[in-house]
Amino acid sequence: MAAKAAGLKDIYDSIGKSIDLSVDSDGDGIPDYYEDNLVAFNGKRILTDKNNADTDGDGLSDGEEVEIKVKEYGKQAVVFGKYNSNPTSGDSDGDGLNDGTAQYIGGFTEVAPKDPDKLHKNGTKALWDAHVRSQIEDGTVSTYAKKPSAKSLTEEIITDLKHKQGFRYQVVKNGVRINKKHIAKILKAISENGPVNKNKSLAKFLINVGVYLDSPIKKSSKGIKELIKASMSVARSYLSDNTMADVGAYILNFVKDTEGKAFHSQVDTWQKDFGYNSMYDTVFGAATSMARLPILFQYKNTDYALWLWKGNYLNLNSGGEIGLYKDRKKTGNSKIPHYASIETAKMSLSLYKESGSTFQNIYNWDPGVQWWITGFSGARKEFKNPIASSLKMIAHVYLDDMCKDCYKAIGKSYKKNFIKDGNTLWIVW
Ligand SMILES: [Ca+2]
Ligand SMILES: [Ca+2]
Ligand SMILES: [Ca+2]
Ligand SMILES: [Ca+2]
Repeated sequence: MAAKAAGLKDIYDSIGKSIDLSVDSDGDGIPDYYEDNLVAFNGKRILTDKNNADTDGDGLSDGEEVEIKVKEYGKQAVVFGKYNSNPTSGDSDGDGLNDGTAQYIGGFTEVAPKDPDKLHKNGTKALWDAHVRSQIEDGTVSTYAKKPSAKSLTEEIITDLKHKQGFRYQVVKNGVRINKKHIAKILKAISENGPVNKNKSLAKFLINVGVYLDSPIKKSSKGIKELIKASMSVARSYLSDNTMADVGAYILNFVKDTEGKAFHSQVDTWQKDFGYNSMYDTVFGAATSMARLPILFQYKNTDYALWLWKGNYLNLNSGGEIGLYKDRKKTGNSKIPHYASIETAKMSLSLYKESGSTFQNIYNWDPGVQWWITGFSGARKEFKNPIASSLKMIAHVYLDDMCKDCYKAIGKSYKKNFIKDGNTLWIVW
């Protein structure tokens, strides 16, 4: 035993002599010796280039990716290594987000942040790759098209009705008055769903879609949810998918983007009076495939909420929404807390349809400041009747000072869906 121990001492002495930890040719903080002899805990060798401070060229030096610390205790030295990211790969966890740099299109529009969590996936590579590619190839849309006039929408409705056998209607100024028999049927459907008597004029507006198209929807209109729901469901039986999407969007004050890819809410719209869009949930939520993800947080003693929705919006089909609200209050007998809509924040939203391992872009919407950002595919055939889980959104919301508090409030199981990038929150969900 003694002989062996003495032998070991000789080996240690000889290693001590042959390892020179003071030479760091490329000055990246890792001595040359370790660049040639780095072994991870799993036994895998990490081969960095001792003459290149950034082996994988991702903007992070080898020494930032693997921190080496040598502590000397007399004649002995202990080497500590901390593996922050893979120095031989620009995307250590393979999720499509780069370790060292954000991804941009056109030189300055950031479309994918730097990976904050380099060893755990934030989304999938196929999704982020599709996101970057679709923005390079198709671009991002940032402007609204002109809202159609009541007259042009009426013409669209008339074209549909001409193809309906036996459907009687009368063309009036800016609209179509539907045959009495049909109105009776529709009113019946509405009365089964809501308080029709108090809302005769509103009901007529919704039934004779074109006639009263320019009537403003007021905050005080009771039963509006039921009216919209019932009249839309009846209208579905006599209008084409395309017209239904146009009419639904018109009522909800959604406008197409200039590329015609999707319908979007506007910054200044009547929904703002409703705050938390429970009304919208009622119109679309009941029987469709919807996913919701609320983040409730406090900032400076005020309640805030960031709500995400995605799913099947009936005649508007594949859609996604993000809303930012504050001042949580219980109102009246309502079980749903009311949130006033917040001042605007810069937001973008892209939506994808997942099929197999590929992601098809539905829209890239980057309109600037919003309090509620949305996008709906409308009648585009390939995006009809989606299942919520097959829709993926990539979005960003600039939250300024409150970003930290919002991020902190995200539940553990959803942390991977959010990326804090300074005061911007990125969402991959
Ligand atoms: Ca080095
Ligand atoms: Ca590197
Ligand atoms: Ca990554
Ligand atoms: Ca990651």
